[in-house]
Amino acid sequence: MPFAVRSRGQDGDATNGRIVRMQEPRNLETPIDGLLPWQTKTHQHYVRSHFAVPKITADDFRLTVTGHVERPLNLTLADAKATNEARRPVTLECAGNGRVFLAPAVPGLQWGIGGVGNAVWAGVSLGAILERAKPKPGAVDVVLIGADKGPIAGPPSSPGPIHFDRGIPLAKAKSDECLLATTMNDEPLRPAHGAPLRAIIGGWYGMASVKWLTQIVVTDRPYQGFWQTLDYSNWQRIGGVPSLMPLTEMQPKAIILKPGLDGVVRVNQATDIVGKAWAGMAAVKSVEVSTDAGTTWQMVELVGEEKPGCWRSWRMAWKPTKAGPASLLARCTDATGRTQPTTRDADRRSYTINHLIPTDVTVRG
Ligand SMILES: Nc1nc2c(c(=O)[nH]1)N[C@H]1C(S)=C(S)[C@@H](COP(=O)(O)O)O[C@H]1N2
Ligand SMILES: [Mo]
Repeated sequence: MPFAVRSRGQDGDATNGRIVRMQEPRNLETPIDGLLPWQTKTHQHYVRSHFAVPKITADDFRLTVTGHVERPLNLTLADAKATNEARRPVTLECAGNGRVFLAPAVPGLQWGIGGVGNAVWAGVSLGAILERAKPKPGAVDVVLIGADKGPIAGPPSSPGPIHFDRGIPLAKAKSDECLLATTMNDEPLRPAHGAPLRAIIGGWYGMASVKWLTQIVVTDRPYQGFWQTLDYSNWQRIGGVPSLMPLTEMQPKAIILKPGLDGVVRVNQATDIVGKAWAGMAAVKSVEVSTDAGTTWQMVELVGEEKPGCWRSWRMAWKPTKAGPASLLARCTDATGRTQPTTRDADRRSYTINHLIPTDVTVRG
């Protein structure tokens, strides 16, 4: 084979300038240019898939809702769509975004800063679908199951071939920020993004937003599936004792887009530092930038739209006064008081990468 990387995936979509992190299953990262607009263009949005895109035609598609419910459902796409509509912009970030910056290196896709995007998703309210099925008293988790399937060789390995799935607490599933999307940026959902129907779980890392959704199972006890125990989990100290917990809410994070990594700026010339910041469902309260590797910090200006569950664009004017290398840092603090840690915490395993990572640039004389 002359070329290891081709532009098109089996899903038929071109790379469109996205960085190929894996050809098949398709895993694509958004480059800096694609991260600049507040609303990410569909053809520039990152793609994270663990298995090949499953073949589902709109005709044979069914969404079943079973388990701890009074009225199990078996819905065609038209049936599913005949539920309360929902539409909202949502920032999705892959829990492994930024992994390439970890030292020592850890296994997994080596995302730079672009495993994140903010698109407008529309379809039906997940809460309204659940209301139709009427969860029984004592319902705990809502397990969203994708049609894609395969064995995970590990370690740790899966118990044979398994679907991609994710359980979320009933209260979260009923919230306004959770929907089942049939469109992305007001166009029919593309195969890579979960057509014909996918979950969008606002405020949480991307793994909860199950694509190619065909089954929902309501449980009467906490769900302990592969994708929230052996994978997509971290250690949390409960009374000092480490306990493995599923990843949930996105942690506050700011990224610098311009000047980019290895960017060049001119001494005594005004330049703009621009970026994005997000904090799950919490509002971004402030972003500070340091141009001297963390010695001094300055507030940036938050610009553009502020919507719950969405990232915020920001900008800061900078006039470097000294030629040579400069190390830029950005730090997001949210309205609940959470901020970014300075150093990496090994309990996070290979996920939730929001400690301060310098963007090294050169100031030319
Ligand atoms: N069925 C299914 N859903 C899935 C995945 C998957 O592999 N299979 N990947 C998850 C992960 S880890 C992320 S970050 C998001 C990415 O959504 P996107 O590809 O539309 O950007 O989808 C989630 N939903
Ligand atoms: Mo992810």
